[in-house]
Amino acid sequence: MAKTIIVSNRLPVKMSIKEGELSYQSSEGGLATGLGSIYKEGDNIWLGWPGLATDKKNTFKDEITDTLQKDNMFPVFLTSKEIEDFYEGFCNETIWPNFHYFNQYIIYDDDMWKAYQKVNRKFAKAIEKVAEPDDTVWIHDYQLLLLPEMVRSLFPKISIGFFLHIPFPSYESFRLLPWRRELLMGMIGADFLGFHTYDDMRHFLSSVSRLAGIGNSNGKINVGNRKIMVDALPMGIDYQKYHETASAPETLAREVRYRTNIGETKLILSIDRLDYSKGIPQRLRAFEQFLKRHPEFLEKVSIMMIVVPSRDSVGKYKELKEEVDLLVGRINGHYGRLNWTPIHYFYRSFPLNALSAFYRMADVALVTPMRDGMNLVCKEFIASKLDKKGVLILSEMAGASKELSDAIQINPNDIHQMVDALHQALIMEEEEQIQRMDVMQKSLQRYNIHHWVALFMERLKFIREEQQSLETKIIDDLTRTDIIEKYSSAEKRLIFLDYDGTLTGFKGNPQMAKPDKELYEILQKLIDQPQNRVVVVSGRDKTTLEEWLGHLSLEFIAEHGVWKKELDGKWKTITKITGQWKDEIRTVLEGYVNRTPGSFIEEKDYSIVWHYRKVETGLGEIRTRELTSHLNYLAGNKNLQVLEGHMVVEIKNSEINKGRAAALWVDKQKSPFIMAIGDDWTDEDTFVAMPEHAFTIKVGSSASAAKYSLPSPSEVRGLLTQLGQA
Ligand code: GDG
Repeated sequence: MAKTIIVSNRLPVKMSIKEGELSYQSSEGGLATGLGSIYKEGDNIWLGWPGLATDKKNTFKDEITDTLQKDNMFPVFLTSKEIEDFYEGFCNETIWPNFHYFNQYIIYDDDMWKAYQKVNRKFAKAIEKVAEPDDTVWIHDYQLLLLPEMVRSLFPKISIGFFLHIPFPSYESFRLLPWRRELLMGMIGADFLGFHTYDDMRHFLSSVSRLAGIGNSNGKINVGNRKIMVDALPMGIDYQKYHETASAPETLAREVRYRTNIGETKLILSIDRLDYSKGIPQRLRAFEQFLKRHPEFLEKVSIMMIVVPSRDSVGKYKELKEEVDLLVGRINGHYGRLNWTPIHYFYRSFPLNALSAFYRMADVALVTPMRDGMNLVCKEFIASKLDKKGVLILSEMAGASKELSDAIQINPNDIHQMVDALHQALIMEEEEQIQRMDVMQKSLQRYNIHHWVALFMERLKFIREEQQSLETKIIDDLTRTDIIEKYSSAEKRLIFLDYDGTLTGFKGNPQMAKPDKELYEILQKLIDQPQNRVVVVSGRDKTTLEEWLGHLSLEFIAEHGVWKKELDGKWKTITKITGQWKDEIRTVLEGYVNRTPGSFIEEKDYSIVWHYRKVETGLGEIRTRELTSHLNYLAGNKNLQVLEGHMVVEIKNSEINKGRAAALWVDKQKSPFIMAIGDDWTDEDTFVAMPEHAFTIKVGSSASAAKYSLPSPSEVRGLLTQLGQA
C-alpha cells in the first residue's frame, strides 16, 4: 500500500549517549504532534537525523536504527564534520541569516555549500531505500531545499510536498546567494510548496520568475511538463493540548509555587530560542525605556525572560548570548530592588507544565521578533488563557501577525512604539482583553495543527489530480482511427485551428510564416467538404489573416478573440472594447525594445505585442520576466491582461479570449464532430470552451487541458490531410 514519508532534518526525538548508554526520548514539538497522526499509522515513516553525531567509529548505529524503527522512524546519520559544515554552517550561517534578512551575517563558503549538497544527497539516498513510486514524500524546511528535485530525479512520478517553516525572502535578499538558482531549482522538484504567509509565497514566486524564467498563474507554475502549486498555509498549534495543559494539576501547582516566589507583580512573558532573528536585545532595551518613562511601574511589573539555548557553537549566537547577559545585568543592576527583580532571566528550557504555568500567569506576552516565519509561542500563550485575560504584543514581522490582528502589533525597530504598546497592554481594561482574546482563540482553535496537516495533504492531492487531468495522450493509431471514423460519420463538423505553431512552425520574422502551397492544399480539401466549417483561431491581426487566407472559404477569430469573420464575409468585433490604453503601454514597450536588440512591437487594433523571437537566447527570457511584472503592475487597474505566448508578451483587454470567441460557433451550430488544435497557452481557453465530445489537441508536450497531443505542426498537417481525404 502507498505510504507517506515525512522528512525533516531532525527526527522528533532526543537521543544522546551518556556513559556508554543510549538514551532516547520522543520530543513533543508542535510538528511532531501534528504529524503524529500521519507517521505513526501503518507503514508510514519519519525520516531524519536522530540528533547526535555518529562518526565512523560509533557503534550505536544499529541500536539507534532498531530503536527508531519501533516508532516508525528511520535515521539519516551525520558525522560531526557534516554537522559543522552542513547544519551549523550552510543552514545556520548562510540560509538562516539570508532568509531572515540578516544579510550582514551571511558566511559565503564553498565547502559549506558542498556539505549542504552532500547531506541533501544523503537524505535522497535514504529515501531511495524506503520509498516506492506511488508513495507521498513530505519534506520540511530550509535544511533540505535541494531534496525535492533529488527525489524527483530518483522517482519521476512520486508525489512530493514541501513546507518552508521560515520566511522566504524577497528576491532582493535571495539573489545575494551565489547558489540561489540551484536552491530554487531544488525546491521546484516538489509538486506542492507551502509557506506560512502570502508574502513568503509571493517572494518565492518572484524568485522563480526572475531566476528560472517561469511565470505563474494563480500560484501555479509550469515546470517543464509538470504543473506545480504554491500556497500560503499558516501553521497552527495543537490548541487542545495547550488548552488542557493549562488546567492540569501539575501546571496549577507550579503556578502557586512561582507566584509565591515572585510576589504579586504584573508579569510580562518572553520566550524564544536564542536567536538574533527573535529581537531579544531590542525587547530588553524597550523594557528598559519603559521603566525609565513610566517609573510608576517600578516594583509593579517584571519580565519573565526564557531564552532556550540554541546553536551556541555558531559565532553570532555566542555574541548574542553575551549581549543579552550584559543587558539583563545592566537593567537589573540599575533598576532592581531588594524586593523586586525587573527581569527574571533563564537561559535554559523548561518542561511543558512550567511553560504552561508561565503562559497562565503572564499579563502580557511580548513577542517581538525582527523576523519570524510564524512564531508559535504567541499562539500557545493565547491557547493557554482559559479566563481570556491577558494581552499579546506581537511584532508585525512574525508570520503569526497576519492571523492575529487582535494583538497589539508593533514594529520591533520602533522602540517608542514598543514602549507605548507595553503601557497600553498593562493598563488595558479586562473587558477589552477578553474581547480581543476571544477572537484570537476562536481562530486558533479552528486553524489548529491537525487542520494544517489535513489541508497540506489535501492541497498536494489536488495538484496531483490536476497534473493527471492535464496529461495529454499522444495520438496513437487507435485514436487516429477513432477521429477519422467520427469525422466521416458526422453530418456537421466544426474545426478550430490555431495558426502559428500549429499549422506552421515558428519563423524569426512573423511575416515569414506565410502559408505555403501544402498548407493551402490541405485547407482547401477541408473546406471543399460541405459538412465542414473551418475556423482559424489566431492571435494575429485581421489584415494579415485576410491577406493570407481571406480568399478561402474559411472563418476567422483574430487578435485572440477581438474580431470574428463568419462565412458571410464581414469582420465584426465580438465585444465592445477600447484601445485607448495603448499609448501608455506602447511607451513602456518602446523602452524594452531600446534595451533589447532584436525585439520589436506589433500593434493590433485592441492589443499590443512585444516579440522576442530574434533576441539573444536568455536575454529575451530575462526581459520577459521584468516586462511582465512591470506590465502586471500597470495593467491591474485598466482591465487589461498580460499574456505570455511563445516568444511574445501580449497585452490586451481582459474580456477577450479565444475560448469565448470559439464558444459562439459551438453554441450556434450543434455539431457531432468538433476538433480544436492549438499550441500555446492562449489556446488553452479554446480547449476549455469545447464540449465534452470534442477532440482537443495540443501541439507540443507541455501540460494542457487538451485531451490529446501531437508533437509538431507537420503531424498536424498529416492528420488534417487524412481528414481531407476521408
Ligand atoms: C521555526 C520558525 C515557526 C520554547 N521554549 C521552550 C519550549 N519552546 C517551544 C515553544 C514553541 C517552540 O519551542 C518555538 O517555536 P517558534 O515558532 O516560536 O520558533 P522556531 O523554533 O524558531 O521555529 C518559526 C516554526 O518553525 C514552525 O513552523 O513558527 O517561525 O523559526 O513551540 O513552546 N518548549 C519547552 N520548553 C521550553 O523551555 N518544552
